[in-house]
Amino acid sequence: MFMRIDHVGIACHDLEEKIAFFERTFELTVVAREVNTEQGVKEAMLHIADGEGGGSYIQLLEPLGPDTPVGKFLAKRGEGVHHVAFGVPDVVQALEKIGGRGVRLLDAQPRHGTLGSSIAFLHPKDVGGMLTELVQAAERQGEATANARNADT
Ligand code: V0V
Ligand code: CO
Repeated sequence: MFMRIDHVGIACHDLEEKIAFFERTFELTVVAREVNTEQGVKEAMLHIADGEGGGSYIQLLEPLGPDTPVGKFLAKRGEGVHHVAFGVPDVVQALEKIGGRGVRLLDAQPRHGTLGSSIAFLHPKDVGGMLTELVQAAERQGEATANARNADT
């Protein structure tokens, strides 16, 4: 079901400061920045490597306000790992399977994620205390045709 770890989400108070730290310390590069009002975050993706069906990243998250998922997390626990996101080929199908196995879905339908992805969250209490995100990456340019070619051979 899982193709890769898509990203590890890290909650922080100051996005710009954390980006500078990750760039300077680990030589990572920011490949996307987005304000996602639905999720209540301002975030940046730092590229680690490319994997099957998409890349893997560190996602730095600054809350847009105190009454948001990341805002509440920071108030309760402070800065640190907020969620782990797994790459799946089909998020709707994955939700159906996982929901059927008794895990509470925080999103019945996929929502808009960074880099044009479709995302959905699973309740941390049902996954050993780990807030879990499923990510179906946006199709990369040329990938559909490459896949079609591979299927022919
Ligand atoms: C809360 N809990 C966590 C947690 N947040 N446990 C592990 N990791 C976390 N991040 C625990 C919390 O300590 C409570 O346990 C319990 O879950 C219920 O938490 P709560 O404080 O009562 O409830 P809320 O209102 O804080 O809600 C928590 C949930 C919420 C997880 C339901 O944050 C949520 O719906 N998150 C999904 C959306 C999201 O996180 N968006 C931001 C990332 P105790 O203390 O009672 O034992 S956006 C993103 O990743 C994007 C856009 C992307 O990747 O593209
Ligand atoms: Co995320």
